[in-house]
Amino acid sequence: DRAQELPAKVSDVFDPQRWRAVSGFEDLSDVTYHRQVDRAANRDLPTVRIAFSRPEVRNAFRPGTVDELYRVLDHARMTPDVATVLLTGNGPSTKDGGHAFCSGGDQRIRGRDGYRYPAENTDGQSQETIDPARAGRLHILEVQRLMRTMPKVIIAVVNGWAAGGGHSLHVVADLSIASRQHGRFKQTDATVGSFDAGYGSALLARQIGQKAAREIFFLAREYSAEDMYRMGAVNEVVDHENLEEVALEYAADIARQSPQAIRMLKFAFNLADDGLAGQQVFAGEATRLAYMTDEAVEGKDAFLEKRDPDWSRFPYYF
Ligand code: S0N
Repeated sequence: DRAQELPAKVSDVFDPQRWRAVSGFEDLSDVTYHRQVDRAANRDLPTVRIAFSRPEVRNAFRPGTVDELYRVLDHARMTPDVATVLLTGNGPSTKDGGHAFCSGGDQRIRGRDGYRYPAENTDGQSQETIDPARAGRLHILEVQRLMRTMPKVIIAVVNGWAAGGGHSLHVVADLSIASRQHGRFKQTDATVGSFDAGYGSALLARQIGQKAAREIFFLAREYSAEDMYRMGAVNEVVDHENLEEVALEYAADIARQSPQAIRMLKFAFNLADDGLAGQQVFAGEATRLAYMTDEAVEGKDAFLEKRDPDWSRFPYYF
């Protein structure tokens, strides 16, 4: 039984007893994707774990990593009995023992003319190929938008360095839990000539205030998990060995709430900051709820029965 097979231990805080590899994703190379299981009861639980898996480069993402991340997040979005996504990093590095959540864009493949896709993503000819369809496309931003609009709670489980674009992903996540011993935060965008002028900076300022966010970006200093907790940028600082256990306790509490209420709350929290796009997401969910009312059914039935709708049963006020 595949569901009973123990997955490989992909990080120092990963407990293989709690997880199964999600089937259909055996081809992933840069991220791992697991579903929480209750092995004794032989059933799935409502949390998935998505992890960057390039510990030798502090879990930097190359274009193929971002493609995989988008794919697994979208799968989690579409899986009806998944309530929570833990986003984290595998490791530590076998080279030097360094821990990382994610160190952002892989600087070795950043070119003036676009991002170089590794051979396995293109025609297998060259490590230097630039796919014209993808050149000039900063598609980590598509991941950020998916994280923002998917109706699941995303918890950044910051097991090590969150730097550059990795820092921004923790900002975009709904909640953040950080390792006391290894959680480190640094916004290096300006150091390497990049700038997340969207959620990474502006949303951070909404979260922790303008002065603190500007300090983080302008000075590019290193901050501990405790520093970030004091600023209100992380929800909890946890001893490293308990990191995923605490994240799963958060997920269990989330799973005890009404899925509809969690969805509406996430979209409501986003609405003002996301402008009309945020209103669209919130309103889409409101429309879906309205379709479940007798009033909306009357409108649809009247159209199909080629008659005028009868709204007399539905008041204009409560
Ligand atoms: C994370 C840091 C602080 C860790 O320092 P530490 O522990 O001293 O480790 P190192 O010895 O520096 O690193 C170990 C090995 O890992 C490699 N490495 C680390 N980070 C990267 C990286 N991002 N890319 C490629 N390689 C990386 C090191 O080179 C070293 O390898 P070896 O052992 O072979 O020497 C420290 O490592 C650090 O500062 N890293 C760089 C962080 C960084 O600047 N990231 C990029 C920032 N910019 C972005 O992320 C772009 C943002 C983004 O994605 C985006 C956002 C909005 C719009 C567009 C974009 C976009 O550009 O797509």
